[in-house]
Amino acid sequence: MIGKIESNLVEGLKTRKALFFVLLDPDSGSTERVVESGLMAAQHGADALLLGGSFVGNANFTKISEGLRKGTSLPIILFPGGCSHVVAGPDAILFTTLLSGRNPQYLIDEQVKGAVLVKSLKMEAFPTAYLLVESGKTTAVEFISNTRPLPADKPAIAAAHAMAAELLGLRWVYLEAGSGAQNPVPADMVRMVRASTPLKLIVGGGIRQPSEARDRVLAGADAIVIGNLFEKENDPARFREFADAVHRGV
Ligand code: 1GP
Repeated sequence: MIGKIESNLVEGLKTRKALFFVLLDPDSGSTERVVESGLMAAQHGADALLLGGSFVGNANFTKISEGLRKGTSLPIILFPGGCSHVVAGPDAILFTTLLSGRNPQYLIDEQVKGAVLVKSLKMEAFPTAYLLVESGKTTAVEFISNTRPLPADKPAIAAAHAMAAELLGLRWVYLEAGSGAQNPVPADMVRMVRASTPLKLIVGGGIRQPSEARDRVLAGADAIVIGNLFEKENDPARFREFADAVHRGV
């Protein structure tokens, strides 16, 4: 069942070309610093704050969510690397299956363990196919998940995975190059996945320029995720530039 947060975000697509998601990595600094960065993103154009990552040592999600909640009403969405990251605090979760991989642990095992927690916390879940795409060098998620990414020059293979996600009843596809990726997911791949399914399409990993975000929005992305960059270039003008590129496709 589609929850309130998901339907509000989808509603937001009526007035903007795509949604701007900012990923906060709990390992990137102190809790205070992560909260401060999230609140700046919230003030300067983000539509939702994602919290987490594939390889998180400091799973301080509850404290960070509490800090964010005091300063913003934006949705705080958990982006877990596994079931151990499911804790109270965030409003919702990208309930992902690593569909591009063939490792049963990340296809279904973590989900079975996490499902009980998600339900008991009454956390809204976005059923999401997570598709990892080859991006020039080994990313943390590739290493940790022990899965092979999809070839970046074979968009038809990514599209076939997205079609499978649709037929399995998932609602979101996350085309992921991996945090800090050398190369973002190619716009051609975004275009082909877009043409293959009406599912909501998130694109992230290695996007460092507003023009790269814009090209992927114009290729059909419904949401763009930026993480790493804002850990280094954390200022209102930078958030605004990306928000404009994502919201207006300019
Ligand atoms: C990673 O797609 C996100 O899961 C964001 O990637 O940190 O490279 O922006 P970056």
